Amino acid sequence: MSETACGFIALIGEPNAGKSTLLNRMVGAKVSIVTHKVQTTRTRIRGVGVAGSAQLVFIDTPGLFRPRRRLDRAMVAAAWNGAADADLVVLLIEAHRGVTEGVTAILDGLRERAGSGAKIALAINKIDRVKSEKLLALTTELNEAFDFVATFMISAEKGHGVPDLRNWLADEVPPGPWHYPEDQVADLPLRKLAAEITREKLTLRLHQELPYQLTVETESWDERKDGSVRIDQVIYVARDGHKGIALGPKGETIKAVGKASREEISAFLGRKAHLFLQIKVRPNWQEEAGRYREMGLDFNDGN
Ligand SMILES: Nc1nc2c(ncn2[C@@H]2O[C@H](COP(=O)(O)OP(=O)(O)OP(=O)(O)O)[C@@H](O)[C@H]2O)c(=O)[nH]1
Ligand SMILES: [Mg+2]
Repeated sequence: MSETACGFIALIGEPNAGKSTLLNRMVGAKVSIVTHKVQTTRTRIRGVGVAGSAQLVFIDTPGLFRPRRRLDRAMVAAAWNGAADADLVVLLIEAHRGVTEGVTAILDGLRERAGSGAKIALAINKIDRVKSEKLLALTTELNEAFDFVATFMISAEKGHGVPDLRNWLADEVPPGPWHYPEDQVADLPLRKLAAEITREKLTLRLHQELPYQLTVETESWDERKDGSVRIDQVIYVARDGHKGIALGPKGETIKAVGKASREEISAFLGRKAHLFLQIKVRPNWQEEAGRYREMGLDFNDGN
């Protein structure tokens, strides 16, 4: 058997760049939630993939943007810390958006942090949305702006270019023992993953600002004798009015969210789940250290 290799690979980029989609594809399972809205991922999420004798530990990170609120600041700090801890960093750029102001700010941030030792590769994502001429021009522009060790053109959603990126990463990670058991795909506790799934369903259903104003926590997880599991979750919202919106007319919204979440949790666990959702109004949840701890964020990073 060939010598094993193992390395940490941080996926960074603007909100919505497709980092979580790429993580899930690399891992072959949905371990990080995905929505069409920006700022879906709130903390670092590890997913584990295997390529030949190499174990690739991917770190999905929150998007990098100019933070305003405490929660934003803690998210952005978590993303940069993810990059600092990695052997390799893959910067995802959206092909159809090109070099935005946000991308320029990220390149500046990478330059400031140069010397952390990580190699930085570029992945131009969503190539399914643009013509190839545009891609070549964008590749040139980005490589003139920053010294990437390699450039990949991918569609995280459709899978194009992903095997090339995976093979390259497998060659680049340092030799060494695997960090996780062979069959492990994530290191997120199940109760957290279950809370994330509910947050995804809420984000998909609720409009505008509301998804950013709520958080979901799993309060209890009871294994039942019949092999099923009972999960109780709390949705914290910031205002009374938000509670009504999250409930929906005659409770329809929360009911649909609960159903969609329960089905996905059951599928992931491979057994029956009973999910109970409760909405609590907590005007200050974004200023409560306990909420950050549950999310896996450092409250003080939000200072
Ligand atoms: N057309 C197209 N859409 C994609 C591709 N990859 C991701 N998307 C879509 O882009 C949106 C954002 O994807 P995410 O994976 O949640 O993006 P993210 O970078 O994790 O976003 P944040 O967690 O908010 O920072 C979703 O609607 C995805 O389906 C792609 O290759 N092509
Ligand atoms: Mg994400």
